[in-house]
Amino acid sequence: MFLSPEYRGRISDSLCNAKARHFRKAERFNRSLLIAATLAAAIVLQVFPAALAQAEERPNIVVVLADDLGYGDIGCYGNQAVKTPNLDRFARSGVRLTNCYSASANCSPSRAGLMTGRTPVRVGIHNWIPMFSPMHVRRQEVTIATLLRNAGYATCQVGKWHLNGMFNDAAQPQPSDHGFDHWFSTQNNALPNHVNPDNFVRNGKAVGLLHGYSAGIVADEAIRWLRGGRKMGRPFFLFVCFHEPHEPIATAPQFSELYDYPEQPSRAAHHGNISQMDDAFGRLLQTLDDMHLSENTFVAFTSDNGPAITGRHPHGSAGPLRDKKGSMYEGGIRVPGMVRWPGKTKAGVVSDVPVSGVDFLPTLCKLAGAAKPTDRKLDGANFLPALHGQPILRKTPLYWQFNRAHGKPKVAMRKGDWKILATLDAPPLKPSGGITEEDRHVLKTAELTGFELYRLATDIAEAEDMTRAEPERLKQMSAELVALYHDVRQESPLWPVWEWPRYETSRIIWGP
Ligand SMILES: [Ca+2]
Repeated sequence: MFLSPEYRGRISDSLCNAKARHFRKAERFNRSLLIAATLAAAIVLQVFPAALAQAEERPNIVVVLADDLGYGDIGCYGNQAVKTPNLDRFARSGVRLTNCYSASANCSPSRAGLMTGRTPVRVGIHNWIPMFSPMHVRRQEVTIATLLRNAGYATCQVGKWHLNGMFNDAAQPQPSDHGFDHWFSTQNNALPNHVNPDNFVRNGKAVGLLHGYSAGIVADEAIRWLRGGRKMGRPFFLFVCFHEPHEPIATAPQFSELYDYPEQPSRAAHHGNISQMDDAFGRLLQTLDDMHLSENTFVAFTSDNGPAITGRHPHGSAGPLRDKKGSMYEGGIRVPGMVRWPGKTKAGVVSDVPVSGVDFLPTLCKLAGAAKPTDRKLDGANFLPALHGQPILRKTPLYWQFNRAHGKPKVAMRKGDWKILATLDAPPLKPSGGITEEDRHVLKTAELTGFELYRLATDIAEAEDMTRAEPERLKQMSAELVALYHDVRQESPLWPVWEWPRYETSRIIWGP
């Protein structure tokens, strides 16, 4: 495995060196290709100077998404144990958001919110999407990738997709139908785990068994696309969706060995799994530098939900936040969020302005000069002001709904420093990937009850419920939350009843 500079010298692995030699050979070849491509581009641009002007004006865009990476899981967010030198350096070079949220507390809904700028229940993504499920982001939804592709961007998605159940099947839209020129993706997790996965599909063709670890495989594909796979002479949008550190994890020894926990192999595997992703992220950034692309590239890094903290690897951290993945409390939805846009963002800025996954679509449209859809409700807003510490003008408050959230609250809304949560006046749904008649009924009929109110600015841990102390605020915010909930409930499509066959469960191989 070729390593980012931060990890070189820490690892003495002859296999590593052999692979590095192989990579350097490939690198020389790629450089020749790059020179040829640059010459070709120069000829094209002499003929079409307008194309150059347009390509220079608009930034390239790279969005990197981790899977189940919690608010407290990396060095620059206060973790003292997990080694993330590339992410930490990235944070120092740009803006670190301390109030960055995912669009949901769970994988598929969160990704649907990010891709469409709409709160996931509006889009009909009510749960994580198992293989073969009828649930999917429908064709009539408009994604960031479609908008950017239509605006002249070259587009690529690598890694976890998780926006349909019938993956690589014409029955449902695939990444290409949602705007990606090039895709190299898995339906959900890398299977049987992160090492030697066999479930990647490239542009509709199953790739078969791959050797290596998922983060490295995903980064390699992104790098190949950057170097020669994309349509040159256009700005690009690259969406990198790492599988790490979502279960089932597998960690290369060079990363688990960074941790001295001889009695706790699962802790070394978990922390090393995050370093494995950090290394892949570092190689991606290094490629942008090597290709002299960093100056005109907007790079954002975030996570799709809070830490999973599973029985096998209970080592994820939400830092000071309450609860974890799957919860409407902050631990489920507040995540790392960092942005670097040289010349536009200052290095080392920390912004506490709240930003959410649903804000990506309006923000990227702004960057690309693309018009936002006007025929549907968008929940997100352009987050560029937050990068300068300025407030975001929102038509719709930050809103989350996850009917299968663990714990009591299923719905939440944040306005300024205040967050209100509510539960549903319906029996809790049994944990399942399936779709039941009860699900369908609850989604269209349940009302909100059991409100909780927290002042996040002074109570980040959501420890003190202020409903009694703030009756006027509770009245005003609960009315607004109910209205928004009804609006989303009315729009949300339902799916047919479907029994989860647990196919993916049978494919998993568990490691340490
Ligand atoms: Ca996730």
